[in-house]
Amino acid sequence: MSTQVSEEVREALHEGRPVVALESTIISHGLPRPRNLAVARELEALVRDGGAVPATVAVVDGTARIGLDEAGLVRIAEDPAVRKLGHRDLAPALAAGATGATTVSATAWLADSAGIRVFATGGLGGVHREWAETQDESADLRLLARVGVTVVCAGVKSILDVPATLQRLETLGVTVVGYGTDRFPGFYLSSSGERVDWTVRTPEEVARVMRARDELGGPRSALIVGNPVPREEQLDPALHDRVLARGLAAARDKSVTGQAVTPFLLEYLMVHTDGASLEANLAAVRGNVRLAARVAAADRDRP
Ligand code: PSU
Ligand code: MN
Repeated sequence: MSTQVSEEVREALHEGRPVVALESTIISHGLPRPRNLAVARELEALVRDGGAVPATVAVVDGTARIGLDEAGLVRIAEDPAVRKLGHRDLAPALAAGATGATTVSATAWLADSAGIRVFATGGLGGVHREWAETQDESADLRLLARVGVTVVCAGVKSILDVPATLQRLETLGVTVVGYGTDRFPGFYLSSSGERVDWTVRTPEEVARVMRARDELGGPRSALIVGNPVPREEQLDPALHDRVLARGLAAARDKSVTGQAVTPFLLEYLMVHTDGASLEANLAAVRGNVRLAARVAAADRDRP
């Protein structure tokens, strides 16, 4: 079979225990080696500490795996040949027997197909700032308009055009709520400055939104829970703006395009903030993973 749900994840789903899906592109393309492997393990441990079963998703030797074992995690973190796979890349990757890490779009699709209801990541992809020239909009957005998964994230990456991304999410009919805030989070920053229409304050409230959505039926689409990085752990906003402006110019000068844009900018920020952006990114991801485990648990406590 080209898709394989790990035994642990399969049993948890079967018994109605909470499961949290985790993407793998952040491991392969979003974080530096060798720290990425330690983070991959840490995120799984955080899910377990929260009483849920982690399901890290990736394609290994042509098999889409939902729930990676230790060898799979090591492969994704260490093998430089690991590709970045969006949803549209899944079929050719399976057919070619390739190995690749899944982005939000591919992970949300595979997790949803396996019956996993909650997914945690750092920041979603979205509309890029040069959209008018490049038409670069992450496939994450359209895919999230088609799957019923709840995504806990620190907003969309701040390298993007955040107002345009929020507008696209509105057009696509994707629900967005702020967790304990009326502002959309800014990935490395606690706030993007943009408003959200709905605020929830507890995992139980998120689970109630999920239940209401189930009862409503209708077209399936994701629930985005924007969970801000704690203010004391955010990147200094002035430093962020300064370095990002230079990074965007560098990407243009070097003609970085397509799938390479996001990893290039994340790395540029990391290098030129002396690692401070990496710490903010990790703080955001950790917070999201912890919250996702609590949401998955609340969702399973349905009356
Ligand atoms: N969140 C992070 N780091 C990352 C990503 C998310 O903290 O590297 C990845 C996700 O996999 C997301 C992808 O789907 O970046 C977006 O890439 P693109 O803009 O090329 O669609
Ligand atoms: Mn892109």
